[in-house]
Amino acid sequence: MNGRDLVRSIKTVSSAGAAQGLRTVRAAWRTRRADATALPSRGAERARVPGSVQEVETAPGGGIIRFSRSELRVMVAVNGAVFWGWDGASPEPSYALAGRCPEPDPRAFLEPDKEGGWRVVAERVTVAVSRHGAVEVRTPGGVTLRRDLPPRWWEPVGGGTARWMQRSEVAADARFFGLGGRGSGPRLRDGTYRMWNTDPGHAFGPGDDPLYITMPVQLVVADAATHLVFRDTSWAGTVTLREGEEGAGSGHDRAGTSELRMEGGPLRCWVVVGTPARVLLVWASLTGAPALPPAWALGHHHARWGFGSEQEVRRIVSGYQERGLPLDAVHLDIDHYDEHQVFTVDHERFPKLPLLAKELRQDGIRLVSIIDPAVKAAEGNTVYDSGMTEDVFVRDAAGRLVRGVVWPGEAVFPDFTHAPVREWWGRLYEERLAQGFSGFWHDMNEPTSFAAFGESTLPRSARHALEGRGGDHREAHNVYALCMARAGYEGLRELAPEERPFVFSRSGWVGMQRYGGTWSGDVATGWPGLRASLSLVLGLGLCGVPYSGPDVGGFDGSPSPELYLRWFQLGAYLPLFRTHASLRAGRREPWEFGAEVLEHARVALVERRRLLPYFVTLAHLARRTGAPYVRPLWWSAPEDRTLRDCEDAFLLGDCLLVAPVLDQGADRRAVQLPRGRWYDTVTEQVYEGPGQVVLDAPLSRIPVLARAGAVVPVRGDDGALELEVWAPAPGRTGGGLVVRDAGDGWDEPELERYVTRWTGQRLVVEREGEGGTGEPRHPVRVRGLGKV
Ligand code: NBV
Repeated sequence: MNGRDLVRSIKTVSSAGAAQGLRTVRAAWRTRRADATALPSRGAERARVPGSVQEVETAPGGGIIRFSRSELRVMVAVNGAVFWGWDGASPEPSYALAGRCPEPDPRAFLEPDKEGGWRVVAERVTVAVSRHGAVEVRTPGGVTLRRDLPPRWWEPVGGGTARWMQRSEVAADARFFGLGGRGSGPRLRDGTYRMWNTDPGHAFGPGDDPLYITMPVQLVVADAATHLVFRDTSWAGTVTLREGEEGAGSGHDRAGTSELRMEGGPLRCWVVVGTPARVLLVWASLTGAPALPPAWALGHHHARWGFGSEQEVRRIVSGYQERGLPLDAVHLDIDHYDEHQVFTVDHERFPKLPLLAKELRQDGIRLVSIIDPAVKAAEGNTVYDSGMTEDVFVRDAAGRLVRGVVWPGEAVFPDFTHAPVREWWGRLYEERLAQGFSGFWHDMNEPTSFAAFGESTLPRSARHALEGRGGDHREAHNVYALCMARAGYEGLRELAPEERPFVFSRSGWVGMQRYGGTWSGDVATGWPGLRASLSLVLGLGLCGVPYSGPDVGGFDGSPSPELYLRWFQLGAYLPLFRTHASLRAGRREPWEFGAEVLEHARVALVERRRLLPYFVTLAHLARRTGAPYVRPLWWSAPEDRTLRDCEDAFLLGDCLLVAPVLDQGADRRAVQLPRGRWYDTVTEQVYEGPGQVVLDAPLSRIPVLARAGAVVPVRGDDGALELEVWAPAPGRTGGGLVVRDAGDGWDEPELERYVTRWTGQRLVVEREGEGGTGEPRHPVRVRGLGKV
């Protein structure tokens, strides 16, 4: 046990009571024993490399290149994505892919390359394979974007799972992003990042790694092009990144490197090359379009662990209403359960939940329920009883139930990697719908099981169905939450087919966007936690998960009024805008921090509501194009190196640039502007990019700039949609997209395209349609004219 484990175990023991503490000791021993018996200890291993090319065989989209000790399949798909797999690995089965693997590109062909190598040439990429098995991805112009050196496997002499390692090189100027939700990004600095979804067990800051969502997905941004690389294996492993260095014209550049070490699983990879927008588009076509949240989920949510009773919920809601503060959802945490048991209600403290839900809904406020995967292992618990009948819980190698410890005490865990189990679980949401809940907040699904020592999760030897293939927790762990999200999402589609499910999940893996979003988890209250909040949202967006947001104010402790306000102001521009805190933390209601904070928080809330049509548009665009709502400043200019290194501001869609205050005491801040003209949305002051400007950031607001020419759909004073048009620079044009939505349901709304241009002194705003241009569908309000 290391020092941190000890501290964690002591904390667990003292906070959860002696009985629970004892359970965590027993559970830890059980895990240790189970793994010792069922998992092979690492004995003698044999190392292997591919060897040299022997022969090749063409195949659709590329071919198979046979080496003396392995073979490599290369396939370029119609969408331009490159797949390669060693040792016969093919794209399927995969938890990441949405549906079937894309068709091979019929025009891609395999031909000999220099020095005995081979290459697959396609329209957008060339994939060159050297005689010894190094794989290079090149632009059509011949620039090498990455070189994956020949892999190395270590195979247990007596048979069993091989671990493997592969080192890759990228351009000296490249920057790394992604790897799931990382608190220290979004630009991933030199270091080793672990691939193992982890509940850190305490409120985390930027230094805590890994966190709840890890993904072997990197977005690599370099002068030559942007590319995404995904190693499709759910096994544990590490990625060690080292940025390159340029030799200042000396010709002695040092390449950036990334070294992957995996404990098992297939050695296979997808690479997508292009602009960031194209890369994310192809990525969404591979791994699935992001689920569209209902419009209410794009409003303001208030949560807390420990509301404790219906009266308290009503008190909070009245607090918002009496002060005229917009509120769209209230979340109930595990304290509304009966003794922490999932799919139950404590009827003493929440005697009339359906009525409460109904009344809130009449006021436009939805109820969201936490859902924990662990089921109390006790006869009489109906979920346990029905799960036992259907044999849904994870078992060990000897066929015994795996028991862990979570909030309700001794608990068992559904095996979500099995379709019938997902269906069984999905049906359980009927009880939640009957209680009046509209949304679902999946927690503790790394999965977490408290342990006095060792890892706080299931034993690695625990068995899982893995869709009938069979395997153990080493392979299933990272996809456990993904499969739980699928179960919830698909269950809700059956139970409430007219509604768009709202599911967000603490843990997950590649493809989780198909079922919903996520949130920061227990981000530590403090200025570093505020910074980590933005890092997580940006990084996840680049991995294809566009909907997320932090616990505004931080999960633990009590933020200073200033910190709370700055968090609130940031949160108002993130997809999930939710105040939340722990049982023992201080208050998080906007009125608890004094009159000044309340007034400024009100401005942020009102602005969020005004921007709701823009958020709805961004949600639709995310679904149609994979583009995240929240984008790094380099999104449209990845070649701009200054922007590439800028981590403290972001683009919200195409129209807005948001520069949150992340430092204590700051009332001004430097903002790096991308090319073009920008307006301060409050003062309408004009700034010209590219370049750095210093902007006022008084406590009352964070700087938000609008791109000249932008068309932003907003909610007018009468509640109807209005187009806020920011005057293009003289002689320039602009435009924007609008998707108007019924708020819920599955109708496919039309994408309205607007263009803005000057004719002489007159600014013209037109809608572009199939038959030419026409009048805008909504009233137009032009801004920034005084400054042109
Ligand atoms: O259910 C209680 C909390 C929840 O409030 C939080 O948002 C989750 O991230 N949950 C973790 C379990 C307890 C953490 C100490």
